[in-house]
Amino acid sequence: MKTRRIQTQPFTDQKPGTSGLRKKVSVFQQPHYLENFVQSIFNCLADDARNLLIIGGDGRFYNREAIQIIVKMAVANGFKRILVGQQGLISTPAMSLLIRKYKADGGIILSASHNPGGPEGDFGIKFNSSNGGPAAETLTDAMYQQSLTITEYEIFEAENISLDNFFTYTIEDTQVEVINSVTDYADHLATLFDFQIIRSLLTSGSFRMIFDAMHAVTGPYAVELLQNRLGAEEGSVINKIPLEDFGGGHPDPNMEYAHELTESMFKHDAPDFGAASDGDGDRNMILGRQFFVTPSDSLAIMTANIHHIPGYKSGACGVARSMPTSQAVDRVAENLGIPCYETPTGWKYFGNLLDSNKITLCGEESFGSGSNHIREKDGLWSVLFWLNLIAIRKQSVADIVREHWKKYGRHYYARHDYEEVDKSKAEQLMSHLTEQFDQLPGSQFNGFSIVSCDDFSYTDPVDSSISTNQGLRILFDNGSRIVFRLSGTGTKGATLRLYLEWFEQETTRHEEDPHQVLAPLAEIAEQLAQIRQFTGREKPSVIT
Ligand code: VG1
Ligand code: CO
Repeated sequence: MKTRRIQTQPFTDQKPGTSGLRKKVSVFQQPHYLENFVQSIFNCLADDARNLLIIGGDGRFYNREAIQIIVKMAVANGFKRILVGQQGLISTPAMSLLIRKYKADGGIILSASHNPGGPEGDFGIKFNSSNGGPAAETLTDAMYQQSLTITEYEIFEAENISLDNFFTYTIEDTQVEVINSVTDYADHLATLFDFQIIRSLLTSGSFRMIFDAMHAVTGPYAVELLQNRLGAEEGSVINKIPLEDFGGGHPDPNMEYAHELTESMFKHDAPDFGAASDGDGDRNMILGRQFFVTPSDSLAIMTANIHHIPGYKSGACGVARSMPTSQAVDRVAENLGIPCYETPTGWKYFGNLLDSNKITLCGEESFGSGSNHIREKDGLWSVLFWLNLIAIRKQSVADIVREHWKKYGRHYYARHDYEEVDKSKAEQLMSHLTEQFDQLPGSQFNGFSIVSCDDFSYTDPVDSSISTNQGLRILFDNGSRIVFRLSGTGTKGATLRLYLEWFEQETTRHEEDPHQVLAPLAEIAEQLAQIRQFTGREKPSVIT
């Protein structure tokens, strides 16, 4: 057995997007495709960063094959030790934790997150650095540059390892260990939350909950935490077995795709609490009985209540949200007198703020929230945060949210996605809109006036790196906003995202239908961007 150097040619499309490289499975199955990208990652690491690599994925189709290839390449590339998740499974938040806990040089996560899986579905690969967080933009750019000039990769000729048993293999000079990440993860969350009080709530007999793992990676973690450790009734975790095609579903925790959970939660005798997570376990949706919590509100409420949670007793030093996320958390931060940062979309932009202790909490409108406990968003962490809060405040989800609105006002919010539209048409739409930006400030629409519009760019306050073209913002004088962005996680055509936010201070107007409240903004968006004409679509593919 020996290391082989394989001659290869570059692929021109290996530019990582918002969260790693995502393509159709069939693209990854092309000869050398995965290998080229993995070698490009290794080529960007310092020579002395080869002590420990962690590899795992969300269990989707091609996960096991990819892991075998990456293990052999990591051996050939001189890693001393490799940890691999049992059955190839490691959720994104668990990976972040393991990298930090075992001081790894990095981790490779095989996931396309919330995108569907299976032979016809999507696959993805992302690299997390030694801080546990997604590779910074400078590093993903460097990987892309490597992928454009690559001429060979190294792979060790060896038998496949068994991913199903805990075992340590010695391959050449490398130790390869199959590990269980569930215990480490659950142990860590136990240091942050009051498990005793959550346990009393879940075993009281008067509180019922459902967690929908959507046949994705969180099943084993959720069973351990919610049922084994916290006493939720057997059966509280549904769709708990990870499947290669997620049972044919779309592992995205929103009311459209988590429909089994949503139906149960909107029945008249619904449980008190419902939650779901995505393919790789970093997203979360929180539901009360017949009640949906927007992710933007969830972040604001967590910030306002953080002192109730044992792991965060001294409060938050600062918070951050991605630009399209509603400004609900800004109001809380202002009230608490702490800084609130506005970053581009994608968790990698929170990394420096977390590492330099500028923020404690951060979140995105796309069903993501997390804290400085790791460097990724964390689905089950968010669920435990809410359960801990409910147990302490002894109020329903809806009451907690309504009280919050009463104090801070309500940010009505929605995101309209136009999926798989023609890429050049979507780009034309964006330039058509940008061209109007000089004229728009001051103009009136349905009684509101535009105060400013821009193409969002961000200067990182820690390393001063600049990220441009991060979305088009149109801001109104009453605090409302319209934002347009093109997604960086799709695998076919372009996905146009339209984000609508309307602020309402008046408590008597907090119980309205968000769709109706936001309709005038949607009309303005259509008027300015000519969405129907450019996309050829009468309505969005999904509204969340
Ligand atoms: C989407 C979301 C973004 C999130 C990203 C990765 O990106 O909008 O907020 O960080 O997915 O999440 P985009 O570029 O398609 O809008 V996940 O759960 O896929 O790791
Ligand atoms: Co995800």
